[in-house]
Amino acid sequence: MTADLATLTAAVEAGNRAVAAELTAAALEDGQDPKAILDAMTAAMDQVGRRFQDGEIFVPEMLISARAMKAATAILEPALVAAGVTPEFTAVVGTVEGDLHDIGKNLVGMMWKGAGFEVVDLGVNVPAARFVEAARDRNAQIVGLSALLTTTMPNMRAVVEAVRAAGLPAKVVIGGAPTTPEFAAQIGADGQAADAGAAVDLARRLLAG
Ligand code: B12
Repeated sequence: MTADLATLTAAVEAGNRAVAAELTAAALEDGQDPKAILDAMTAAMDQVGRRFQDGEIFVPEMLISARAMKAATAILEPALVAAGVTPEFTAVVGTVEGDLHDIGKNLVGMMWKGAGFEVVDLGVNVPAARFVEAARDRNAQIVGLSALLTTTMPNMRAVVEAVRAAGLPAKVVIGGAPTTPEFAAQIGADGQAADAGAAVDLARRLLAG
């Protein structure tokens, strides 16, 4: 199979899991840049979001595309995660309470692993207390919160407050399509990143200083 990235975008958008996975494997075999492969998939999800917003497709279609993206990112993960790096920092990552979106959060986790962090992934719908418990137990230097819904963004504030109230030294960073650096500042978070690549830069910057 030819590893054409435009075809990969189309396969993810159409929710064609098998083709998306095959094309990802083929693109890796061809020696294509894992970041470019990831960008092709993200472009598909952007398009899916637009079509959902415009009422052209509904939740089931969105879910089918998400599954295709998950299958493809599972194949991409080993390439994104650089081999043989000893974890220097520990990061806790999760999607906040009430929110079930996890593709972006998973990508951030993968990229942080790739940057050499040990990553503790708490999954989705994570209450504030659970973030605090994990950050404390694992001596995390960084806590990453994801939210994709405007209705669950306020739950990020609860986590920031709980982490601070527990006296933990961890930096708290946020992300997810509706978040902004201004919102991060408002809720007392240490930063916000717009994509998984920027999440690596942000974490490195905060942990260096
Ligand atoms: C796939 C999807 C779903 C899937 C999720 C499957 C899954 N396992 O994740 C399903 C079908 C389950 C779903 C459900 C719903 N969804 Co939805 N969904 C999407 C969609 C199309 C794509 C999201 C995605 O995966 N994007 C791709 C990833 C790679 O991007 P990302 O998540 O933004 O992550 C990147 C950055 O934001 C950042 N980032 C993310 N997290 C973090 C964390 C940290 C720490 C950092 C630093 C960075 C960071 O880095 C990531 C990688 O680059 C979006 C539209 C969109 N374009 O965002 C709608 C969207 C988010 N959904 C929406 C809605 C309304 C819903 C539902 C309420 C629909 C319904 N009526 O039931 C439910 C809510 C369920 C719930 N309680 O969470 C709306 C939200 C509107 C709003 N303003 O609140 C959107 C925007 C669609 C739209 N345009 O209307 N959804």
